[in-house]
Amino acid sequence: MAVDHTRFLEDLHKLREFGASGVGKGVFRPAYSKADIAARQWLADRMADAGLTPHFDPVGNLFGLAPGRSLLMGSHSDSQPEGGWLDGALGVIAALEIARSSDQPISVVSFQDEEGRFGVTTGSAVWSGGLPLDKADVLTDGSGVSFGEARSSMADLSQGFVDPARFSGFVEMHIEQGPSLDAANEQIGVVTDIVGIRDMSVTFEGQQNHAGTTPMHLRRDAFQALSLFNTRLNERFRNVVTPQTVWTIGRVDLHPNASSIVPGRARFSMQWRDGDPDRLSRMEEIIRTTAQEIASEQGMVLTYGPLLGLEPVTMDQSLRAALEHGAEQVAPGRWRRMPSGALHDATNVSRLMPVAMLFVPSINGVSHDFAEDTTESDLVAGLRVLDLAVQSLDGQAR
Ligand code: HGY
Ligand code: MN
Ligand code: MN
Repeated sequence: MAVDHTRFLEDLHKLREFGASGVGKGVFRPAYSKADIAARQWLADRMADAGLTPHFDPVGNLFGLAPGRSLLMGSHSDSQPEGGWLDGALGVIAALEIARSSDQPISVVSFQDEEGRFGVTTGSAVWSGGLPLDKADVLTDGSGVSFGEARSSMADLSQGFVDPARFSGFVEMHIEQGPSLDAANEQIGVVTDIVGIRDMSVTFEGQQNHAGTTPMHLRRDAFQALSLFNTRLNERFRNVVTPQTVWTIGRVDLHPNASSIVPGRARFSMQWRDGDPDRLSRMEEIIRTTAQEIASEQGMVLTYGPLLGLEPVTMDQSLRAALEHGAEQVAPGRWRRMPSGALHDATNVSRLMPVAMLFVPSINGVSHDFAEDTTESDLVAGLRVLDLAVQSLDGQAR
């Protein structure tokens, strides 16, 4: 049976209704939210309609299992707090359409908490053995809810972990989430490598006090400490980073966050990414040394949360060749090989089996924002590449 582009686009839009933000096509569907769980239950029904056996595991990863040995395809259906409609959802719905139409046995997965409400790609990290469940359970989100508490909301659905030995490989389609393909008017990216990441929270604890009466020289202001830390860190990174290296302080909790109070505590996320694990380690050293210096100079107590991370990984040659073959047929002269600067579940799954990834363009390179979008013709081109790749694997999928 041929892939059905209309059915694929309709399902993609249907999934968008779960947690629709009302701003553009954006979604608010963080891991374990009501919208996320409802979306997973809808997906489970769609998987059953496709002849797959829906299976929730203990952390809320949803599989649609084909009988016997199969190729696994999919991504995630949770979103960032201000998320786009395609990040993760595209890979899941594309996989569903391939499973419905292919002669090959295809299983589908939607991993849980890829977007890191609790950790970094938490659901696939646990399934792949990269993150022990007891360590995952004590991770907390920004409001102090633990992963263990959150996943208990799906406990009645749990059927145990799926044996990875039933899958021959994993293929994940995703939006690029960066500017390269769109800027070059290209349609397909075949991923070569995925960068590595480190992520931890840092806390400066000073002295909360009155903003009118506390002289500047007596203050132990946690925001000032954070501000100095950021400036000094940027200067020091200059000698170590490449143009591809990135680092982000994306979340800051300032306590008590009031205009007439000298802030007593600044807790913030520190995340850095690069394709070279040695560089990631050197950056960690600089972060810790700089934070310690600032803490001493500014009279802060310095503490760190757990250091989370994923190593850079390379895609499997033979699955990648199948995607390149598809790309050449669908978009001759309009595809490229490229590394991924975003993290993906494929990184974790590569511990278990061969993996490969395919990108379609993001309009203006925008993602992790309600405005994220991709043209329909590019979405369909990606689906066709997946279809041709799976056809060319013929038999190897088992
Ligand atoms: O942050 C990432 O790269 C992924 O989208 N979670
Ligand atoms: Mn994603
Ligand atoms: Mn994302």
